[in-house]
Amino acid sequence: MTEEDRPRYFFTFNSTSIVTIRSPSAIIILMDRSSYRIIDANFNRAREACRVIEDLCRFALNSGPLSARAKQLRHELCAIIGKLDSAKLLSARDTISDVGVGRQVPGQLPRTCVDDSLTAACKRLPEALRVITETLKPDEPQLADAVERLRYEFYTLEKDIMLSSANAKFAKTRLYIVITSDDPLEIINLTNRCIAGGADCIQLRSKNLPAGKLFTTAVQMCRLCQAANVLCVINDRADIAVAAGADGVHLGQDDLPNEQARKLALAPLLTGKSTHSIDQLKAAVEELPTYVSLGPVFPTGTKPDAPAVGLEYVTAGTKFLADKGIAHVAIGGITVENVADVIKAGARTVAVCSAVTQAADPAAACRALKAKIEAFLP
Ligand code: 3NM
Repeated sequence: MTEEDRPRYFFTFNSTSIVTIRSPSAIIILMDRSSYRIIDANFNRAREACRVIEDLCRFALNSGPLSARAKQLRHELCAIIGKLDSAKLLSARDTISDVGVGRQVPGQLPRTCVDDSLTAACKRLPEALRVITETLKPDEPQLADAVERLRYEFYTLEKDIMLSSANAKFAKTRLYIVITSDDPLEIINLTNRCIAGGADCIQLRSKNLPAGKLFTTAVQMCRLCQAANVLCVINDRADIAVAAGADGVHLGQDDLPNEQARKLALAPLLTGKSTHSIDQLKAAVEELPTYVSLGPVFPTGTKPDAPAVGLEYVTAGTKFLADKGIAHVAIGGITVENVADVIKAGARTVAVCSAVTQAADPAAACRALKAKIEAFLP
């Protein structure tokens, strides 16, 4: 058959959205079958994407809450589509004659790691939901609205998942040094020494430097850290953290809430939150920070007004966090002598201030701490 001989088909849409195909010899009403076929394909696509997201949140990000939200969304979608005639959906399926099977286009996202799969699934899900909405709109407007609501719900979930996955760079942190000082020269000197000693993350905790000086010091410190692939966090001041290009901000109980701090961010911002009790920890987890601090584990002159919470809080806190997808640091009075107890109590990341910053050789103090931590946690 030549191109000229092929029958011509015309698609028309009437006022009730019935799609017909007019061939030269017949009018075939296709609305049911094609709509059901589109919904069936996109329901499968959406459910599969949702399951990928659910499992990656569960097994890769270790986040029970994010995984539960994806599961909930999948169930809600199943409930909505369950209101349609399932026999019609299934009988409309025609994979063998699907003209799109196996079609590849240039520029498709390659899958080089789990993050790529997560990103692809996060894009595929709302696309499929959008197609379902558009297809349902003419005949099932209420169901279309319900699927539309799910799509918007997912956009928030996607953002939370992407923030949580950006948090993965904190996950490798074992030794976290807090530089408590108001002296820019001392801060930069200590930053260099802590980097040399193998610190994974360094926090600038300066309570009395005026904002301008704090900013220029933070910029210098961030440059040094970033050149050495060490994370750099600013205490209390989300504005300074963002302006200086730090990786994160550490927020106390009386500081800006995590969500507000993140609103200032120009790029994913790691956020830490101090906690001193299980109640504070439960509340902090709701804010979805990257990590929480658990402390002070032992009495400490660096934060003299905070009563020690003991190793019990490290154990209870890390157990509570196990399925939350939120990291932790144990902090307060930790030294090379007691760090093994802190790790044995359940900590995977340890934050230290005076045992390093007041040591005669801060780089050597970092090395000794890191070696002890890594003896337990390679
Ligand atoms: N925050 P050092 S304890 C800055 O429990 C800080 O939230 C704590 O310093 C908390 O290692 C603490 O000198 C002091 O004890 C950490």
